[in-house]
Amino acid sequence: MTVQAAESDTLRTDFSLLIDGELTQGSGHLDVINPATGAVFARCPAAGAQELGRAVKAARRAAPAWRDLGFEARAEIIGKLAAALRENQDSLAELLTQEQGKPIGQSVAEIDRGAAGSEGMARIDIPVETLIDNEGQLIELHYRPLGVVGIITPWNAPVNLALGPLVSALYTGNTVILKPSPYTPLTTLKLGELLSDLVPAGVVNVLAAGDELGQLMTEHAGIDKISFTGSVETGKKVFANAANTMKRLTLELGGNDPAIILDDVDPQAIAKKVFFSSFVNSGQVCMAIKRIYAHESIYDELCDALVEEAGRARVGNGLDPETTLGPMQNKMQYDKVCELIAEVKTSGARILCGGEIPDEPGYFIPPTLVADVAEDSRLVTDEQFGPIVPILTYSDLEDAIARANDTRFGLSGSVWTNDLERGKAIAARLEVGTAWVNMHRATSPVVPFGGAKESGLGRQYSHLGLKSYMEPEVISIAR
Ligand code: TXE
Repeated sequence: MTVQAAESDTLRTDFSLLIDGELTQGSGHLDVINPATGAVFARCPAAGAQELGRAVKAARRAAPAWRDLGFEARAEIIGKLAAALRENQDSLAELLTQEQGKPIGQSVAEIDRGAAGSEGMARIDIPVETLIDNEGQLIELHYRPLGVVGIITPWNAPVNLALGPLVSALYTGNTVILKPSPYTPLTTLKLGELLSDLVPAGVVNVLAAGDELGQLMTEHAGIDKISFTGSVETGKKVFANAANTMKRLTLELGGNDPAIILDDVDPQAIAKKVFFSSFVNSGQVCMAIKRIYAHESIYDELCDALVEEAGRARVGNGLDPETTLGPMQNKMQYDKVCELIAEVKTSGARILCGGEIPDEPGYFIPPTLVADVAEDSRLVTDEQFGPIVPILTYSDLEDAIARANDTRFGLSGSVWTNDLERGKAIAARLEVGTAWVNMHRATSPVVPFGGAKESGLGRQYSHLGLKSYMEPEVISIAR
């Protein structure tokens, strides 16, 4: 099966919602902007309350048969989805770059990672656990699907951040309503097209829509769980709105990840990795490095090495294969980051490179590194979610750990050192969901991922993640 290809130069309109197995138009529409040009390049249907009602009904109707199909049969279907993603990788990657902005190689990688991750999750075994087994009694822990899962996704990695919860929900026997961000609905609608050939009617419903539909989903009594990925502020609204119907929740929210660079590293040797982990997707990654704490003995050398890396970056349209950094995904985020840069310029901090916004169409911002930043400045305390990163200095390691932890965020962090034991001990003291040593931003379908503190609730991926799409049920038998 293949998804329809783009028509060049014209407004692309070959998109449909997926409701109850039918590819259909909606009661409204969304205009989608290519952030590399600032111009609308596609129009897709959008759903409202009425379409949500139909989708929830269909998902509830489809749930018992999908639940009873069993893990093996569902894993087989997920395998077919992975194959379809690979078969359509080129056209999906091009569309992803057009709507999201990221370099084409990274779009290809996102789809590839999504396919591999889906297969990886569908290989995880969720057996019945025997808790007590003696002459008097048998107590087992079973896991059953929750029912209907609502999935709400953001605009920075629309394919990957949809596939994680989608495959988790499907593999564990739930049916799904999936709503992408209104900024990046298109590849998700194409995912719906692929799924319409693979799953029975109602098992997956894809509704492109604005923020209001997200809120309606969190309030809907026919949805049993919400898996939300996005900002902390909206995550808190989802948390509050879900309380009324006691929905299960996974919240994967923002981060302000610290990287602590110890005095024993060679700055030249780590600069490439640290730069990439900070600026990949132009900084629009929940788990990107957002604050760099470098020991004073290597501070200047690290600053120089990172500036050198920034000099090698090519900012431009993601469809150009030479591009390494694309634009900000949307005008809102572009304005936010431009404002932050203007604030930094008047703050007394030292801009080491970047900081000048080109006067051209598209939401482009060059990689910007900032030294001598005040610890209480917005660039350090908030999630910048853009290509501007502060490099801070420390002399006392205890002080660096305390500053790294002095935040309401707790998604992830990293320690960079030649002494792995020392690195591990420091990593264990970071108040985060994932702490890496000598790397940053690596995930796997068998490793749980999620945030501490205000960075989220629960985990995606792995046994832990999959079980959060299921209700544990104790079966207790007297013998
Ligand atoms: O995100 P939202 P926005 C940060 C980034 C950005 C800020 C706002 O700093 O500047 O968030 O971006 C849906 N109930 N991140 O407004 O609001 C919405 O339609 C239910 C970081 O785009 O979090 C979309 O599908 N759903 C983050 C999804 O929520 C609602 C990634 C995410 O939108 C809703 C994205 C509501 N009340 C932004 N309101 C990261 N760290 O990964 C909106 N939505």
